[in-house]
Amino acid sequence: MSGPDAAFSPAFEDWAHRHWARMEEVLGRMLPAPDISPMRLHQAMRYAVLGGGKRIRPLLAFAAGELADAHPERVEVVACAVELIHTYSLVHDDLPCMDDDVLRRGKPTVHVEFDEATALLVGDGLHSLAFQLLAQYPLADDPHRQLEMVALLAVAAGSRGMVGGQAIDLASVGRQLTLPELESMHVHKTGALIRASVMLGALCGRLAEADVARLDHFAKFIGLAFQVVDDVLDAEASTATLGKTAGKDARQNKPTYVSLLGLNEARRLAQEMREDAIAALEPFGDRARRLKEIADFIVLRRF
Ligand code: GRG
Repeated sequence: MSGPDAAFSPAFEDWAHRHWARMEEVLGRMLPAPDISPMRLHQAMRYAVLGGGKRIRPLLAFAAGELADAHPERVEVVACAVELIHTYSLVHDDLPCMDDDVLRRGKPTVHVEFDEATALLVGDGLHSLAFQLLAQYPLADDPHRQLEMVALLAVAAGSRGMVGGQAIDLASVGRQLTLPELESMHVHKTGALIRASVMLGALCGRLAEADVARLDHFAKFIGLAFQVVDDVLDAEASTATLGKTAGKDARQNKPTYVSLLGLNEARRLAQEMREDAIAALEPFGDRARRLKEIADFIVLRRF
């Protein structure tokens, strides 16, 4: 897995590497073993999840959890759950009936490596496993809080969150969207799960309501910045660097921040969103340093 650019502090690099390694170990343990029946399905689930991806959502959950003094073992569970939901969305998004892509995280997509039916089931299996983990492990002292966390992820992943955003996306191909329409699509499609990652990490610990609202504000803006940068990278980075097919948005005539604003203005917008996100963390001082560093990672990344 690639590390952050040299521009990041050694302390952040070290933190990120420790958490990437930890995620790989925990995900490997939480996923069904490859020799458990049905073996081909479990092998495909492990193929989809392990050994790739930037793990931005888990990093956000860990950073928010640290801010809220949460038990790391609890945050670990929500970090896995959001990564499993995210990976399921990638596997389904790559299917021929959706984005029809052959490369993901630097390797053949699940339906190419296995087959379409298996890829569909991989997504279904990962989705169920995410909720199984949230129900199975203790996440909060108050059981009502735990139920609230399960519902939070369900809403973020569902038709009023990520899946709804995907529906809007599919309906908008070839159409000219306004900036507010594009923003609304991404608030749902990618923003909802990014927000859930921050919220779930924080809810594993203790924070005043006003502080939770501050984190939510941070998460909303960093989710949007993530998408603007994703659009910029799709336009200017190579397939080899991204580990997924570059330049697809323009070829598919998809509305993006770059198609609407141009590259320079899109880059400027990502910076502005990063600043809005970081401003929301001001009252936390140094306790929010990891979240700030992840905000920089999201905006400055090259992959
Ligand atoms: C439910 C089918 C379905 C889709 C939901 C999130 C989503 C909608 C589809 C994913 C497709 C996609 C390319 C979205 C654009 C932004 C995005 C989520 C990019 C991939 O996320 P990264 O960069 O990926 O965090 P890694 O591989 O690093 O985890």
